[in-house]
Amino acid sequence: MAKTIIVSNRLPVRVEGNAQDGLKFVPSEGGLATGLGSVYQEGENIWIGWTGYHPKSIQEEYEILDYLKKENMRPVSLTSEDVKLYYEGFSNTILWPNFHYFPQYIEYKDEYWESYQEVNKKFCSELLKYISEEDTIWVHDYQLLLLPQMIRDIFPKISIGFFNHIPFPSYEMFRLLPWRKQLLNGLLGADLIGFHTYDDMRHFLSSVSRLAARSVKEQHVQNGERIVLVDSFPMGIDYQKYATSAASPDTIAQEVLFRTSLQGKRVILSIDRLDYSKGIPQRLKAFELFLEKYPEYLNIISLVLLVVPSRGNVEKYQELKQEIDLLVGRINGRYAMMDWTPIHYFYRSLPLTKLSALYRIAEVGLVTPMRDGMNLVCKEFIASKLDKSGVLILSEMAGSAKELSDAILINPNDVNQIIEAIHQALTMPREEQIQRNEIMQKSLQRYNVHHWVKVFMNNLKKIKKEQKALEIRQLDESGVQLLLDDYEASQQRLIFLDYDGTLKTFYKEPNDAFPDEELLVMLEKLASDSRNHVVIISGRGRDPLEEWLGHLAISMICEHGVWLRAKGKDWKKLRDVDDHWKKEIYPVLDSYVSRTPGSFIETKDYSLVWHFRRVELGLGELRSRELTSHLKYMARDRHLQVLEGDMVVEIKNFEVNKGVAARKWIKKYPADFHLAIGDDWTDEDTFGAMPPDSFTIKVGVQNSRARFNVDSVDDVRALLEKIVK
Ligand code: GDG
Repeated sequence: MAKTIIVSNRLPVRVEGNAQDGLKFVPSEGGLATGLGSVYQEGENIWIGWTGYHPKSIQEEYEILDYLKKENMRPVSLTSEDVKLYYEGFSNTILWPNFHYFPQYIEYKDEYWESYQEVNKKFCSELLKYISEEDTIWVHDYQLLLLPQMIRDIFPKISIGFFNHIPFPSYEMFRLLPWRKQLLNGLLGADLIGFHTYDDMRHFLSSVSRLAARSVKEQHVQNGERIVLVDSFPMGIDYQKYATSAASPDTIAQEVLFRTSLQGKRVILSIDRLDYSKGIPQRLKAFELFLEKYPEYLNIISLVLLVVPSRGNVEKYQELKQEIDLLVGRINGRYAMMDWTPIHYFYRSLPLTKLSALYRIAEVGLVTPMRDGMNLVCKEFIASKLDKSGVLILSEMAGSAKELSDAILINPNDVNQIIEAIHQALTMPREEQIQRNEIMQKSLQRYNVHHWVKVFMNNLKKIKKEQKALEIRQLDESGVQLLLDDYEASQQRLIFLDYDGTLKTFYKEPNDAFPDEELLVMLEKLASDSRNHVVIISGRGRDPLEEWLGHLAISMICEHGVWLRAKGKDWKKLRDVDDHWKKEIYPVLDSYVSRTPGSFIETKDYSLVWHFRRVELGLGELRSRELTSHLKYMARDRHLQVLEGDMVVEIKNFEVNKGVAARKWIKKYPADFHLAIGDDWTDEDTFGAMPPDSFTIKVGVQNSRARFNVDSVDDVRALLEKIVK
């Protein structure tokens, strides 16, 4: 039976052990574990990952395995060396700082990279013990970026989803990594790649198109025969869990204890894992300056600072811990009174009851990361506010700021803004607090972690369906055989071939478009069969095609059908076409050339083309969108059509198109076999003009009117080779 396998660096359980008490299994309370509980605890489904513990004996190993089996989990065993190089090294000293925009903290080391590859392979080998082609695999986070392609190499058709829990940096940051291409290629093994925010997704797509040489259309990446969907799925929390915990008698009893100790002081709450991305020192400095600027809050307000130990073996984290210790000491030393501690500092993890009690007590949640993929603490704070009071101050740099726009949003680098935000929060009227929190609670209730899992899984199913639909149309061996049989059995054949992108690959320099020897020989062979009538049907102007192919016994249709040349005859115009508009449109295109270095205008007899294939990536696309909307407006009352092609914008008379020309040809030259091959959307008109039962083939894995799809020019050439044999 098909099953779902979750894979992440850590399992949702922590194993602890000491000689006296033996092993202890501590289930994770994290949002991911809860959200995915409904997945991995079902039937045959499993979760694969590391336990965080190195077993000391075979007995321990068995004990762990036994426990995990009962919980639908399977361990990946990592050595201390793996943890040092793959986890603390590559994951947390290279990827983490890069993805969080701290390039100065990166230590580029080849041994880290070596280990990262090895450990990703280890995860893959562990998976292979359980996996089959009909399963669904959901890989989590930046420690396993190479895993999707490793699985794909063995199971080409399997469903693979990937979710990145941390930000994806802009191309400018990502490209610093020496292994950037391998990382992207690894990820593109997935069918669905998810991020928390639209910006992360946009950054990823920009890196893919610039660094991985894949074509990107909106949210789809063309990866060989497979399309990969990229989307944003902002992760939610288990809302009910936090709301219920906040209402529980244990939590309320704990709250009473805390309040007694605090002696009526008001509370600002700060909770994070120890991490430089969370902006803890900056927050402490802002709190100190707040007390300096608003001394009326001395002896009134306390900051409860909960820092959960994390990555203690990484140097930067040890330095950060020292910095926080010093800052807390300094501020408390400066301001503390016998009956007031400005900062209550806890460097440990607290049980959920205490956490919920803190969420309840706090009037202000101060969440000011320098960068955060999402940040769940701020969502939990809001969910725990059963009476809807309390104010959230939230950094714009957290993914959650996109959803929680009713919080007081701040830039964590602007210390004055944080100071004023604290003041605003402490003086905010209760009605306003309720109004803001009500909106946020509604949204968090709806977009909870279960919703997140459901939407991600549905999208994975959707993209697999789309892939299947395209696969069915893929010209496979039986399709080729059908074509060859019909070809053999026919007496008169009409063969329409587009040129650029169909017979010749996309080119950067104009000279690259010349037909190569192999192509010329093939066209010659094709044309030499007296039953074949070969027609090159192209958007190009007459001159280049005449020069390159004029010596062959073929027909040509140029400029999308303005000019026709039946084999052995002279060029003819399809009809008289007006070209006065060119004088008006040319200056418009020229103004875009002036603003866009690398672009140029091609003048054909009855159309104008603005080329941007040599323009800086991104700028060309931006200008082409601008130009297209500019031209569409002008085209309306001039009966012109604006075509967006591959790195070109073309403007031509509306009544001229490949379909009209193809229809004329079909009528004039009756045949019992029709073949049309093309790659862009101007070829859709040709496909539409073909009689039923024709063989129409679209180059590229996209939807089309054509009956079949092939991937590339190489496939077209291979097909034509078979035909002429
Ligand atoms: C990564 C991304 C993204 C904290 N202290 C205690 C405790 N916690 C729990 C919180 C919260 C979780 O830890 C922290 O989650 P965050 O989302 O805030 O941050 P990261 O750990 O950095 O998580 C982040 C997340 O992945 C999910 O995709 O949002 O951006 O960096 O749930 O409640 N829990 C308990 N005691 C504590 O003392 N029980």
